[in-house]
Amino acid sequence: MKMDVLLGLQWGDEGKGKVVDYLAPDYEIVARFQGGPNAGHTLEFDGIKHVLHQIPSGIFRQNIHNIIGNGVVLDPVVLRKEIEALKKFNIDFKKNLTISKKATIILPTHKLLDAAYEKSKGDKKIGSTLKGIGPTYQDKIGRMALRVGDMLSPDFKEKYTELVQRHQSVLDYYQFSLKNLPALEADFFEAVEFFKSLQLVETEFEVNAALKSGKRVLAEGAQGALLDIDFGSYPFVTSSSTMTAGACTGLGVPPTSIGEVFGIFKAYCTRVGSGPFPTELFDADGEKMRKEGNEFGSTTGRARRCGWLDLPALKYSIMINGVTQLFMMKADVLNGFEEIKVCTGYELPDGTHTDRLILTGSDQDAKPIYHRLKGWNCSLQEVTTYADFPEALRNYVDYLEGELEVPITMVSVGPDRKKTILK
Ligand code: 2SA
Ligand code: MG
Repeated sequence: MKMDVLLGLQWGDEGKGKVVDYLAPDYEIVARFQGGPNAGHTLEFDGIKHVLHQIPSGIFRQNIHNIIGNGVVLDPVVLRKEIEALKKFNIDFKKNLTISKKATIILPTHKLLDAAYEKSKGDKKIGSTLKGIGPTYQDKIGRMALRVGDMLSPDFKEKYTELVQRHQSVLDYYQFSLKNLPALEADFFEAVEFFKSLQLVETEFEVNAALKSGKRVLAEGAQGALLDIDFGSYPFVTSSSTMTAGACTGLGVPPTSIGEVFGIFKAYCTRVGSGPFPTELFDADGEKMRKEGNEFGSTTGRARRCGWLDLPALKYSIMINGVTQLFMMKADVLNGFEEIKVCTGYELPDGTHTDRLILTGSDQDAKPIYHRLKGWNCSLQEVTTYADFPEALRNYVDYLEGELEVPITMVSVGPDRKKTILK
């Protein structure tokens, strides 16, 4: 059996949580492979809204096993809180969740370092979620980090102290106050004890054995392709590999075992944090998208920047990820627009045009060139099948499919599980 991968194709918040939850009944395992508590995957069903940060979105389905893979950076304090917040759902975490011993641990000082680095960057700050993601991946790549498996070792405390001392010298350099550290450490060590009661294993064996025995596995991406450490709008990116290849390294699954790649995108575009965003709107249209789409960060509450769909960006994400099916989310947010614009290329400062993605350096002032389409300008409240779609919405879908050369197999017209229309 091959592993399917689900990814955001923009800057995150495409609605991945909803799609994983929707697809979950077709799978026996849902696995996270990168990122950490910076993610905010929102699920809505039976009138309940729930945001997951580190726990895979299959957790609400009893027959699904959930895996946190080696590519993830985990904050024990946040994980404990998440598990406690889910108590009312009677989930058996010992049975339904396993965590890779090779996943990296976020220490309290990683969060302080995240804040110190951001502060030192002034107006060039990344707009990090301040969850300690960057500094933790830095230590992982620097071969200094602590991993989940280390928690089980008798010298964990010594290893911890050694790493924290290094962090303290950096924090001293930035003259960053450590007065909160003792309180954070107390929470951390309590959470470490709690962690030991969970299933900590070598998840790469688990995933590969599952595939071999014919089980269906879905890899759940966090953030989005344009935040990828290599291919995103560097340096305004997150610190992990958010792409299909990241699902291989973040779970220990060979590239030859990848099946479908589901690319999730919004009918428009949003970004939270700093960095280039050529189609960003600063006018009433952008405000309307923010309001209608409730575009506020589900982890930090920050207002998201909004703009029109960017085809060169989507084509790029599709190319580097090998997307086989597209899911378009939040079409209903555009209900009140008489006209819809789609960026097809950019005009550069020297007057020339390009249809390649431009996101770096001096090209940031690339001006989008728009294709205009008629909006459907009506409610989608009553829509239950694709045939119910207003003609203008069908035209929008057809136009995008033609441009992107990948089928759009699903369109979401509202946050609830039921508002998911298959084409
Ligand atoms: P970090 O914290 O080091 O990963 O931040 C680096 C950049 O990555 C962006 N980033 C995100 N963008 C969208 N959604 C994310 N998850 C949360 C959500 C974010 C929130 O679902 O809404 O609540 O604010 C996410 N995580 C990281 C971040 O904005 C930086 O630009
Ligand atoms: Mg999100």
